[in-house]
Amino acid sequence: MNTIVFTFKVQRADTAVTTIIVPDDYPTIQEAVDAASPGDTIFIKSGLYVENITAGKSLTFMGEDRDEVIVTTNETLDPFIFDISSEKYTFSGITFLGHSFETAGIHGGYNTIVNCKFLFHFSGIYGGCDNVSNNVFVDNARGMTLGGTNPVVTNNEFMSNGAGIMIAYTENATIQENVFHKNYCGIAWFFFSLGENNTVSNNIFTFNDEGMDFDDADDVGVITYHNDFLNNTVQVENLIFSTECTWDDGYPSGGNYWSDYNGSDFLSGPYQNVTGSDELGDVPYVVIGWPEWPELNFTDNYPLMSPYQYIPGDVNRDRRVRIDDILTIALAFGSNLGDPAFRPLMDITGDGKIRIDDILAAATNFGLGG
Ligand SMILES: [Ca+2]
Ligand SMILES: [Ca+2]
Ligand SMILES: [Ca+2]
Repeated sequence: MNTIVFTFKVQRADTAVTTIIVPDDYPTIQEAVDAASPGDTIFIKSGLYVENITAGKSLTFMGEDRDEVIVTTNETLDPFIFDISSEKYTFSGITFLGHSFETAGIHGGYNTIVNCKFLFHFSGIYGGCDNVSNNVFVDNARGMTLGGTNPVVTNNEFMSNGAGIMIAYTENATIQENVFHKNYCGIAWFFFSLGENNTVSNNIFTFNDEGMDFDDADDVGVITYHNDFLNNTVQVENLIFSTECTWDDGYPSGGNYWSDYNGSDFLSGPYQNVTGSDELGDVPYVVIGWPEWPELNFTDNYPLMSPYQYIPGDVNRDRRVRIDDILTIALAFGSNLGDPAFRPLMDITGDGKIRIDDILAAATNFGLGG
C-alpha cells in the first residue's frame, strides 16, 4: 500500500498536472494560474468570480457554461479582467462582465477565444486576437479592438456596441460569417489603420447606424464582398482617397447585397452589356460618391440582386427557413437584446425585441431556401 502511494506521488511530481479545477483545487482563478505550468488547462466551474488576473505563461481557460461562468472586476484603476503576457492562451465558455466602460475582458496575449460573451466593456477584447469565433459581444463601447497580423474573426455576434470591431494596424485580417446587429457601427477602421490585405466577407450587417466606417483611416487595404448590408442608416461612411478598398470579387463572383440598391438586372457579362440577367445589378452600386469627381467614386461593380445569405427567419444560417428556426424564435418570444435567448437574426423587425411580428415574418418565409 505504501508503495502504491509512493509511486503515485512520484508520478504527480514527474508529469505536470494538466487540468486544474476552480474552485475545487484553488478558490480563485489567479491562484490556479499561479500554480499552473505552461500548457495546463484551468477549468472554471459555474459561479461569479471577481478578480483581476495576470498570467505570464500559455494556458487554456475553459468555463463550465458560458452563461453560468461570469468573471468580472470591481477595479477601475486596474480595469483588465485578464491582463496577460505575449504567450498563447485559449478561452472558452466564459462571460466577461465589465462595468462603466472602463474595463476590458482580455488584454494582451495571442489568443484563441471561442464561445465566450463580452458585456459592458470599453473593449471586450483589447488586442491579442489570433482566432475569435462563436462569441457574443453586447453593449460594449468596442466589442473588440483588433490589431496584429493574420487575425481570424468568424461566426461572432456583435449587438448594441459602439463599434462591433475597431481595427487598427492590422494586416491579413479575415472577418467572415459574423452578424452585426444594431451597433452604432459594425466595423470601424481606425485612424491610420495602416493595414493591407484585409478581407471582409460573408457577414450580415443589419440595423446599424453605420455598417462600416473608415473615419480617418489611411492606407487601409480591404476587400469587401459577399456581405449583406441591410437597413443600416448609412451602409458605409467616410471613405477617403488614399484608402485602397475593393467592393467586389470580380465577375461573376460578384460584390455585396445592398438593401438600398435600386438597379435592375437585364444584362450580364463583365461589362454588363450582354442581354440576359445574371443576378448581378447592371449598374455599379456607389458605396461612397463624390458628385463633383465621379472618377473618385468607390463602387461595388457587381452588386448582388438578392442577399448572399440573409433570409428573414433563418436563425441557424443554413440558408433555409424551417420549423427549427421558427421554434427557436418562438422560444425566445418576449426577450430583448442582451437577454441570453436573444439572437440577432431572430429580430427581423430590428427593434431589439423578439415579438409576434418577428415570428410572423419568419413564418411568412417558411420553406424558403434550397
Ligand atoms: Ca446583371
Ligand atoms: Ca435555417
Ligand atoms: Ca423585433
